Amino acid sequence: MREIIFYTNPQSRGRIVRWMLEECGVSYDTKVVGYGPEMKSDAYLSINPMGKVPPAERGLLAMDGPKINFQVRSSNESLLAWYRHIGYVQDDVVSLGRRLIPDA
Ligand SMILES: N[C@@H](CCC(=O)N[C@@H](CS)C(=O)NCC(=O)O)C(=O)O
Repeated sequence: MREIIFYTNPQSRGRIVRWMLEECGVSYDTKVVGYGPEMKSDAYLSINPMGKVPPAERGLLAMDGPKINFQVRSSNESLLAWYRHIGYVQDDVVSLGRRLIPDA
């Protein structure tokens, strides 16, 4: 198996990523993901939590991106539980922000 796995569906915008992969001259394996239940399955959601193709995670890997970081409100326990379920862990960092508009 090659390092890059290109998850796509022939009727998706995945062709744009395929074009990029071809232009870069990298070798990759293609996995076709079906719309509907397969794209929303736990197995595929662990690859792309958005349940869409093409997954950004693989695109980032193709560009040597080593990690994904994002913020979730600590009060959103169900979402945090979901991300932990699919392998995300809480980093030991302090996130700072300053509101420019009032919080809704
Ligand atoms: N902004 C996303 C859009 C991805 C997207 O909407 N993909 C569509 C196919 S072109 C998809 O997977 N739809 C399935 C669904 O929403 O269930 C990206 O560029 O990766």
